[in-house]
Amino acid sequence: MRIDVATVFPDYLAPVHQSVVGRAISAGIIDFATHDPRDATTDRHRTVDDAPFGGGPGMVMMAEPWAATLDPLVQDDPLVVVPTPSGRPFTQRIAERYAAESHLVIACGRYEGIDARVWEHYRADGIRIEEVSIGDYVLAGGEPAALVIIEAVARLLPGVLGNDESAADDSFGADRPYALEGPVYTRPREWRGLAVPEILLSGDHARIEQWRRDQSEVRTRTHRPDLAP
Ligand code: JEE
Repeated sequence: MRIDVATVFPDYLAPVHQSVVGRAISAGIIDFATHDPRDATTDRHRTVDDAPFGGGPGMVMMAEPWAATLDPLVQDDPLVVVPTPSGRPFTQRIAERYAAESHLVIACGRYEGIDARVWEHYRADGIRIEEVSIGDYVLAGGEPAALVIIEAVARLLPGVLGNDESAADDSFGADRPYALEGPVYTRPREWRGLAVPEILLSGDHARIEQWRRDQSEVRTRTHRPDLAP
């Protein structure tokens, strides 16, 4: 999969070279590159922003530096993902759909966002554009959202996770997709006077499975009643 990120802060994406995503890039499973709209400017100050039409606070990113950056990236019909606080919620389902694409372009705005005509223009050209939000809080730009989206997608790609960290375990069985997991434990069996739940040491895999299901249900009802059955 090819992943291009357009951003005026390319260094913000440096963490992609760590851990799971970093290994996927090194292994050639992900072909990653950044593109800075400032490099597409022609004025002495490399201007990418201007005041909003209609007034109001802050600045808006100008259409032309974005189009000059994106034009060469959209030649092969990629899916263009635009993180924005007004996007559709980004979910595991959407990550799964993105993982089936061969080319993602992620366009990260700053300031108050990007001139909306950029997306109007590419949609009119038949380019697929999706505006997504990673959660109900306000960031200063799309870059942290791009990191989130890239990691969620990368770990679903064949060959990225080892057997010990398989993504198939993410849901608690096909009947309970996306239920929350209960608590997990490792050695030592006793730590600072606290024991691991006895059932997990019993070797009774049927009862362990049932206990985990119960814990999952409690956790889901408590933390995410919206996901509970
Ligand atoms: C992309 C610029 C900053 C801050 C106006 C008015 C919006 C833009 N879950 C998420 N939160 N934030 C983002 C995100 C933020 C971005 C950009 C993504 C580009 N910014 C920005 C404020 C505003 N506010 C009041 O309602 C909230 C606009 C994001 C994602 N994905």
